[in-house]
Amino acid sequence: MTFDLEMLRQHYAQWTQRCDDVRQSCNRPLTLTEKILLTHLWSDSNASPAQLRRGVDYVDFAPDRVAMQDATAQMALLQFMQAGRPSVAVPSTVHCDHLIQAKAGAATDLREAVDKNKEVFDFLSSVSDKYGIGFWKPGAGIIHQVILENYAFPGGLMIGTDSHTPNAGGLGMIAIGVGGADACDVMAGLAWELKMPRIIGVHLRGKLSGWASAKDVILKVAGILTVKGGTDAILEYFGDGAQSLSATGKSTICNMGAEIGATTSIFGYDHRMAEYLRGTGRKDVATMTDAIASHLTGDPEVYANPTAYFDQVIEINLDELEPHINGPFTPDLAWPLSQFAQAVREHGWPAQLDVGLIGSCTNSSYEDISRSASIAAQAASKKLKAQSEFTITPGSEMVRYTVERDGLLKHFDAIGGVVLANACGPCIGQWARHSDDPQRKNSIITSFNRNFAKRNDGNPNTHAFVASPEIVTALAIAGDLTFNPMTDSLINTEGFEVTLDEPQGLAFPPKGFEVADSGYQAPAIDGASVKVHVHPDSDRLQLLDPFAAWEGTDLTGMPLLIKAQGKCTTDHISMAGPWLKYRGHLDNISNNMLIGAVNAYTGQTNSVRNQLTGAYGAVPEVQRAYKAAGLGSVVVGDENYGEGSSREHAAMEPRHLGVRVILVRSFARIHETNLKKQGMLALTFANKADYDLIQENDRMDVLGLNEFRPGQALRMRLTHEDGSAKELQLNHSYNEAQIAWFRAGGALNIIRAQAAGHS
Ligand code: MIC
Ligand code: SF4
Repeated sequence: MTFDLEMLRQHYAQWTQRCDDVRQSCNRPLTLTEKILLTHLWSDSNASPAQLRRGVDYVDFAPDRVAMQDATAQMALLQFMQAGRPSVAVPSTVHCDHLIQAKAGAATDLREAVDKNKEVFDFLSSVSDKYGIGFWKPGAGIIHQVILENYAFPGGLMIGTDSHTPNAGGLGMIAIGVGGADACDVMAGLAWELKMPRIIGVHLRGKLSGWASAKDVILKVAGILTVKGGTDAILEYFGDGAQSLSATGKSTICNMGAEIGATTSIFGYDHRMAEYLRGTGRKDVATMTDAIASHLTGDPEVYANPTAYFDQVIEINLDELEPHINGPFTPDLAWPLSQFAQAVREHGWPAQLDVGLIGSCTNSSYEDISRSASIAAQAASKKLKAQSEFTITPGSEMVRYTVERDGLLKHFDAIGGVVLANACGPCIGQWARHSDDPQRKNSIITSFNRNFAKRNDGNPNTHAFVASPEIVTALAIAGDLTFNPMTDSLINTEGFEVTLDEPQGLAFPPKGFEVADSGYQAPAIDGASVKVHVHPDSDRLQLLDPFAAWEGTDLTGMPLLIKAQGKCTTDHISMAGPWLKYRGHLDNISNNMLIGAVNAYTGQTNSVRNQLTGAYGAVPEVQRAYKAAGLGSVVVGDENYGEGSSREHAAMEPRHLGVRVILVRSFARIHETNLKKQGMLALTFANKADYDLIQENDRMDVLGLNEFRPGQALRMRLTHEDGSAKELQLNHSYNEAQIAWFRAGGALNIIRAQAAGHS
């Protein structure tokens, strides 16, 4: 799909030499991560590869591509429209996948989504047309699978406005999730900045067998590193076990690396990647990569002595890896299958399984579907039916068309499975789930990435667990969370006891992939005359007004808006599901700001004390009252604040409603950058215990802003209701450029001013 082979030829022609230059400058063997990052340094940057400090220095890079999905592209492109460029500076694509609601099945759901979201899809299609962006229509598939099939290439650097962009690491590409403002910069021809990541080596030895699959590798890694263990790090997988995994299996692992906060994950080039490139119609790319294969992976000395080159090394033996089930409510609560049934009983989680869901961007390949279909087929022949509701989401139209042609979908149908549109659907709360009683505690199991409370169906009583598609299929057939397909039997419709054999599958369709209409729309050759319409009365789309610049003084007298307790993900800050429809309308979507965060003083959600009246009200409402009174405010949060999605709405909403400071124990990477980009103050407690000092009716001053400098702490004066005061030290990670964003009121104001200067 208009993949620029010539660009790739040039890229590879210089690749070996560039790697040699970097190796010489560093004077040591290189990891793959270093090869890719350091050969993509921005041309004007005078960073010396040898001196870059991992986990410390911000570095400017030049990505090869930008990918955007419909829910985040709206804001990214609304910002890009202000950058004053006639077209995008690097190849870019938009993918319509998040706005399709799952309800009755693929065909009706897609028709309904196209109808309901017409205004937004028309907007995205016309902006893409105008600015030279490839457009993948609704139904074409989920962004990450479509990128893997068409655009990912070994040794490339890509950014994408979705946290699961790292999926392309399965084809040896460094692919990083970012907010829309970062994408806007790169499309506008500017450098892209990233803190030089630490590098964690994951040594995989052995080979998967039986019920274990690639998903279990990342479920186990999530258990080891937890949801914040990968922050500011890239995971580089290597070893014979890595090479034994199919390219889509590798992608599954990289994809879900987002759940440990990793900047991204990557595998070195090998024959399984070549196989995937050839199998998806990219023989030319495979021939080019084969020619420089040894340079598209880490140096052998690194893998022979990993502790000398990686910041941390994790060892996993695939021969011994058990299937895992993670959850509920967090993706890092990892249970080996053999211990899961007991955990269910001990914790009193509902053992009855209501729904099993397979697919999503993580697990929607031909291999995943064929392995799951093999279980469904056996079940049918052994006279079993799925006891739970069971849904299947193919990752792309190419996968769907091919699995249907090969007769795999009928196996799901035979046991009661329902095929949904090639889209995110239930994974992002786009799920019209029919439940008999929403008050009832219930369990679902998915092969998706995330299982935060309320994510899939908006119901806090739903216990969501994450497992491989094979395990999900087996458990949906059993209708019971405590079923272990490796050891337990089931009673079939004729009353006989039967067991399930191990899944069997193929990485590639024996007759090759096929698709009738991939759903791609190329942009206009000259977009100058293309008109982009945003109706002034629209409740879905709103042009952006610039945020105000910093007033030049310390910020004083700010009330506390909310002190959030415990997990506060981007889903808690800016919920998806029903709110996805306002992703292009900042004022409307701001009405969901922090409505999922737990108030540390009351344990309730969406209820905070309005310091002006003393009454409790909804968070957005109270904040709007502060804004009307001309008062900035402060949000206080716990560890890993902003975990999860790349959605910059979680940063833009507080900015729009007048919150000035987000003060937390620690941040997730993408969210921290998003806050900085929008001109917010993203600060951390120098002393984490100071979180406990913040009282409900405090007023707060942030002091030292006139001397705001990299590496120099700021101060906060807390004034309690009784008039007593305390001073705290606040840390930050702003560099000079980011401080300039704060002063200008947001990075976009700087680009806007530059664009105006050029015109
Ligand atoms: C997700 O999986 O949480 C999403 C929905 O894909 C998000 C993007 C979004 O919020 O639009 C992500 O992962 O970045
Ligand atoms: Fe879509 Fe879910 Fe993947 Fe996010 S994790 S891109 S919502 S399928």
